This record gives sequence, C-alpha cells and structure tokens, in this order.
Amino acid sequence: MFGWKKQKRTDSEKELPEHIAIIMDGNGRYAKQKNKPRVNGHYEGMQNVKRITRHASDLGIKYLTLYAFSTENWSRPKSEVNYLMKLPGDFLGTFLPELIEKNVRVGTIGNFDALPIHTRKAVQQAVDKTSRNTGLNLIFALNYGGRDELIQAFRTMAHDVENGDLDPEDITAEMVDHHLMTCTIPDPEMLIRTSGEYRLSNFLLWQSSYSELFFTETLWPEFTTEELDQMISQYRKRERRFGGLNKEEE
Ligand code: V07
Repeated sequence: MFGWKKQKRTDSEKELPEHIAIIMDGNGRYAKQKNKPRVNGHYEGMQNVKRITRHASDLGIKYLTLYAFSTENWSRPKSEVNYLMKLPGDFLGTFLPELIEKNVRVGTIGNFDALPIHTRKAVQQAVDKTSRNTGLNLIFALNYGGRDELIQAFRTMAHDVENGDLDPEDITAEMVDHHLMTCTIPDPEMLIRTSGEYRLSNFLLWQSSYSELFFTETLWPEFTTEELDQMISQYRKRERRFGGLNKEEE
C-alpha cells in the first residue's frame, strides 16, 4: 500500500519523531462525564482526529497511525458498532478536501474485508484520491489486532517452509517485518495512549518494541495539540537506548 522503502534518517531529521502512533482512548468516558450518549464521545473523538492530523501535518511528521477500531471492538453493542462504522465516511465527507490540500496520504492497516461495504468504499476512495500525496501518511488501524497480524505473518512463513521455499534458520526480524501490514512503514518512535490506561491493548505489538511510551490522563476528545507538543519535546530530551546501544553509537 505504501510504495517506498524504510529509510535511515539523516542527522538533521533526528530531532522530530518520524512516526507517532496513538491509542485514542476515553471517548465513552468523555460522553459519560457530560451526561451524553457514548456515540457523542466518538463523534467528538473524530473531530479531535482532524485537529491532531492538521497539527501533525504542519509539524512535518511523516507517519501518524491511529487506533480507530480494534478486532475486540466488535463485542460492543451493535448500535455502537454501527455508529463507529459511519465515522470514516463522516470524517472524510468533511475533511478529505483539506487532506488533499495538505498533501496527506491516507492508508489503513487491519482486516479491511470484514468491514461494512459503505465503510470500505469511503476509506478506499480516500486512499485512492491521496495515493500520490507525499506529505503526512495518515494511517487508520481499522479492525486491527497486533496478534492477528503476527499470526498471519507466521502462517505465511510456515507455508513457505512447508513448500520448501524457506529454511526456518533464515527467519529473521527483518523477515517478520516484511510480513506485517506495516512493512513499508518505519516503527513508531512514540506511542501515545490517552485516558489513563497503561496497556498496549493489542496495538502494534511487534512494531512498538523500542517505542517511547507516553501516557496521559487526558481523554481523547480533550487531548490538545499543546499536549502533543509537550510529549514531542519530552521525546526529544529522552535518551533513546536500544539494548544499551546509544543512538549516536549505532
Ligand atoms: C473513529 C473517532 C476517534 C476516536 C476513536 C474511536 C472513534 C476517524 C476515523 C476514520 C477512519 C478511517 C478513515 C477516516 C477516518 C474513525 C472509526 C472510529 C471506526 F479513512 N475517527 N474514527 N473510524 N473514532
């Protein structure tokens, strides 16, 4: 889906994270606090996706991956699932012109085929219309699960072994990378979760192995560009270590 290879970054680009991933939690709680139906929280959460996307694009972030719908979310009440499945169309109906104007490229990870046809159509149209854009890559994780993604990768490799096309000894981290839905996307340097939960909840399990984790009590609809800026500046200050190897020593 993404047509370019992973690239090592030059020193001048090291400052800013290239890829930020966000678990947008707390939409239901936001609605509850305001004595409104849960779906109202999802709607406000969707509005905030616009603000954060605009900001990430302005900052020059290359990849923003948003956990919009997990494989576990199907167990929510049917009416809530139906509402959530309308949000991509709503979002794009009002925001696609601005995404195009801002040179944003829309992408997805997750099991797309299991989504309702109207959702797929809306998202596919946005992916097609922005496929030649070269600015921010806005990636929606839709019906995504990190374990499912890994299982699928392992199955493919097991089949290759069975057919005699792959020696188990040749299975490397790079090969696993290549079998994931994120194969053309660099690993996120930052992973943010809102709403005071301290879990990964099946999001980008393999890819977040070395990510700097950021947690905030702020509910997603109230998460501001200022708070994102604070996290980014904190990220820039943190010493990033890869198993004892300093970034400068790589
Ligand atoms: C959803 C709003 C954000 C908070 C988390 C849950 C609810 C934007 C999208 C979207 C998805 C694909 C796309 C364009 C927009 C979205 C769902 C839920 C299922 F191409 N927000 N949002 N999709 N929420």
